[in-house]
Amino acid sequence: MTTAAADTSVQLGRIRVLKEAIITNQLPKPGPVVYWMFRDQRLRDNWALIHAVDQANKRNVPVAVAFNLFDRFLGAKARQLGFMLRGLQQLHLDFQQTLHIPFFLFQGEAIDTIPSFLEECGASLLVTDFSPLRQVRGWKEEIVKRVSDSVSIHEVDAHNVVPTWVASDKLEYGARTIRRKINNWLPAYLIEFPKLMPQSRKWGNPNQIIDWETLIENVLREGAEVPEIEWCKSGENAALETLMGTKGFLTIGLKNYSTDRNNPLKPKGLSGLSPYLHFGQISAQRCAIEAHKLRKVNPQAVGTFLEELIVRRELSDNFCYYQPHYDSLQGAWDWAQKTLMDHALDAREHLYTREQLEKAQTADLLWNASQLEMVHNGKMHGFMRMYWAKKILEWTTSPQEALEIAVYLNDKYHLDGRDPNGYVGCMWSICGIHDQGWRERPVFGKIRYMNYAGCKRKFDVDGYIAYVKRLVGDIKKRKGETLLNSKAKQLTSIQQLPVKKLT
Ligand code: FAD
Ligand code: FO1
Repeated sequence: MTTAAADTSVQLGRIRVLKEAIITNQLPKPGPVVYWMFRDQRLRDNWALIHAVDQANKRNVPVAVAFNLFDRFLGAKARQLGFMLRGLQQLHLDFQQTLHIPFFLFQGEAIDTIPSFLEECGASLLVTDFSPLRQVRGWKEEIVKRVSDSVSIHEVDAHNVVPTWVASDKLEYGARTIRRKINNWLPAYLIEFPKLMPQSRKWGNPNQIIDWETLIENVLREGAEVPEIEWCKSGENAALETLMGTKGFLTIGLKNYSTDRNNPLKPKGLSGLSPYLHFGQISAQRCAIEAHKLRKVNPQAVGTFLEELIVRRELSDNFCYYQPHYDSLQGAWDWAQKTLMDHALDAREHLYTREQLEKAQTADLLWNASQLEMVHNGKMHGFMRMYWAKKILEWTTSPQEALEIAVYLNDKYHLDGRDPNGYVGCMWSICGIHDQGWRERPVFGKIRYMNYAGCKRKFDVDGYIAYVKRLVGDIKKRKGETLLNSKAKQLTSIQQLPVKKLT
């Protein structure tokens, strides 16, 4: 860390200088600070925002937030884009009303829009948040090349409790190897957030007016193939409510988390936080701080929850950050690649195409139910995700095909898809990453196996199938009613049109 980024209430280990401005004597007074927000879409508990405001105050310049809406973001559909934009719409209002920080939205490619905005406002510093995904890293590298010499760029890990590059400097074998490293850093990083400082200078240029309604309407129309879901309200307030509201996870679900989290019949046994964490509408650090406060009352449940929320989640970022092939067979360890290849030609009891799997047309009613839960409800239970992905390995022609199909379906239908956790979940299930070798068997080789009988021993399989059937039935019924209502509204408005007399 160089001195240029100092004078901030953010731990220096959380910040990386991607580019240092070249200071010359001819330069006029410094320009504003721009925070390019992408993964951490929130106002509260946001280290990147805190750093941007600190830096603006240090330079006595204003700060603005910029968001880039990509034309195509890894195949996202109405379900994910609608959720994200509704959250951003509230965020825009909050930025304007409570912090008086302008919020700019650009559409297109970030490698064009962000440098041109920096140029236009004469920025001196760009602050960005962090994602280990290759696309985002590629854009940042390009932006570093494109911006002028007078602009510095700081990257802040606002997503992880322990910044990815601090937790470990290499690809970890599994939870066992990263846990100790993360735990050693927790006293330094699992701390309360400082208060966001008031800005010393306000943005003088005009703010942007954003037509959110039209934007959302267009996005919903274009991505209509995978419609929005109703059960998960978007935004920071809804996220906090899900964590700690009167019916929130810490209030109700936490005490039985250690046992209920493996029962797909109890979706409320999980926190339901993954969509909010994925879009950064809540900080994992806030979730951890609040859960930690309850450790004396529920020590085991809090321990299990923090293991998932911190160790497992941050292990996923470690994998995607240090393994360039995080979503392909090449990213598996040698033993796993070998065993999968040894069994690639084994006879399969069933072979299904991607279309058959997508339509839940298999002979396994349990698998079909989990697929339908994901397609219609946008969130498959965590336990079923493992079974679901492992069965795809069993029923397709090769491990690579299985992985491609699993990632495709996961990202298309899950509200929390396109996340390091998703790539790692699929790689764990199909390629054994972060796992050990097991007794060798057909198709799976030494990759851990799961089957229907095992599920039957763990939970009420028929109950889960019936639960999903009801759930999907209710969703379809409500959709049908909404469609009828909107048609009826259209009819009424047509009937109310003034009738022009024929002359
Ligand atoms: P909770 O049990 O309440 O967990 C709280 C948080 O801890 C989660 O939101 C998540 O951030 C983290 N967490 C929990 N389990 C894991 C795990 N196994 N690995 C890493 N972090 C974890 N998670 C996603 O966020 N997006 C995905 O696209 C995704 N796809 C998956 C695909 C497969 C095949 C598998 C096996 C797992 C996948 N997971 C994914 C991980 C996990 O299943 C979900 O994070 C979890 O079910 C989300 O529900 P929750 O927030 O209610 O979970
Ligand atoms: N982030 C953006 O900055 N712009 C987008 O247009 C955008 C779309 C998007 C769609 C689906 C989705 O799951 C995430 C999306 N994100 C977007 C968020 C973010 O960039 C990602 O969550 C991270 O890259 C994940 O590490």
